[in-house]
Amino acid sequence: MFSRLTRPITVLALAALLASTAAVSQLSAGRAHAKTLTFYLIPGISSDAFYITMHVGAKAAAKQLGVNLVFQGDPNAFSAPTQIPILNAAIARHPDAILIAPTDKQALIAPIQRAVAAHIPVILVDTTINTPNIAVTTISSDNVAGGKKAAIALAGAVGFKGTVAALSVQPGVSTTDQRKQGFEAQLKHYKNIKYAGIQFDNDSATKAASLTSALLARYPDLAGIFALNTNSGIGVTNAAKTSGKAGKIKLVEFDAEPVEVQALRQGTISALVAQDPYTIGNLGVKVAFNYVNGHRSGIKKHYGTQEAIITKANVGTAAIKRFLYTRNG
Ligand code: T6T
Repeated sequence: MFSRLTRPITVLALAALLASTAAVSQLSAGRAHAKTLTFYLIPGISSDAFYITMHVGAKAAAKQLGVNLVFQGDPNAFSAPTQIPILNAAIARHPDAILIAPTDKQALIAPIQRAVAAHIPVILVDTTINTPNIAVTTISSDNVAGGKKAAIALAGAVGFKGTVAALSVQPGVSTTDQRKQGFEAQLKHYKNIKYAGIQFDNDSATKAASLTSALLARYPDLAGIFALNTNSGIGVTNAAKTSGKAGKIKLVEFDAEPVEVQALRQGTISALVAQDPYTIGNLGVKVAFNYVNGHRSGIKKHYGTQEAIITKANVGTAAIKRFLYTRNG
C-alpha cells in the first residue's frame, strides 16, 4: 500500500544514501581527535514546522557525527531581505559548511556565491537557486510531481468539475514555483474544471485567509483550493472555517504541519501532500560531513526525497508516521 501512496525512492538515491551513511560511520570512528566541525543550517523561516522537523533530522546526524550544528533563521518572514543578512553573518564566522534553503532562486545566488568564494561548502536543502551547480548538492522533494499529485487529489475531491483556485507564497521560490507548474499542467487534463488562478500571500497565514475570503465572495460556488505550503494552507483552512464552508469547499494542501493534520482529521482538508524534511536535514549533514572530510567522489549533484499523499483514511497508518511534521525542535 505504501508504494501506491508515495513516489518510490529511486534505487540510485537509496544506494547513495546508504553509501553516504556507511562512509559517515567509518569517518566518525576515525575522527576521535579531530577538531569539532561547525555547520550552519539556515531555513526559509525558523518558526515553520517543516524547517523545525528538518532541524530535528539534521541534529540527529550532527549528534551522531560530533558536529556542532547552528540553526539560524528569521522566525517571522520567508524572504530574501531577512535571510541574506543571516547568511552573511554565518559566512563571517567561517563555518565548515552551510546548509541553506534559499528563499528566492535569483536573489540568493550572489550571497551563496560569496560563501563558495570563501571556500565554505554549501548544501541546498528544500529550495534551490537558478545556479544550483555552485553548491555541493541539492536535496529536496520532487515538487513538480507534488503539484501534479495535488491536482489529481483536488480534481477527485471536487468530482472533476467546478471552479478551483490556488494560493502560494510568492513567485521566485523554487519549490512553490515547481508545485504551481505541476499543478497547473495536470489541471489542464480536466475539461470540466475551471481554474480561477493563483494568488500570493507572502507566507502569511493572515493574508492567505483574507485572500481566501475574497475568493469565496467572488466565486460563491468555488469548489476547491490548492494551498501550496503550510502558511497558505493554515490561512485557507481558517477562512473555510469562518465562512461556514469547512468540508463543503474541498482543500488540498502541501505539507503536514500539526494544524493541517488536525484539519485533515476533522474533514476540513481532503488531502495533504507531505514531504520528508527530517531526511532532507539528516542527509544534508551527512553529505556535508563526507564532503568536508574529502570523501567527495560518491556525492551526487541531487538527492530526491519522498512525498506522500495523506488522507483521513491513511493518516493513522505506520507508513505515514514519518511524513508528519513536528513543532518540537
Ligand atoms: O513547503 C515548505 C517548503 O518546502 C517550502 O519551500 C516553503 O514552505 C514550507 O516551508 C512550508 O511552509
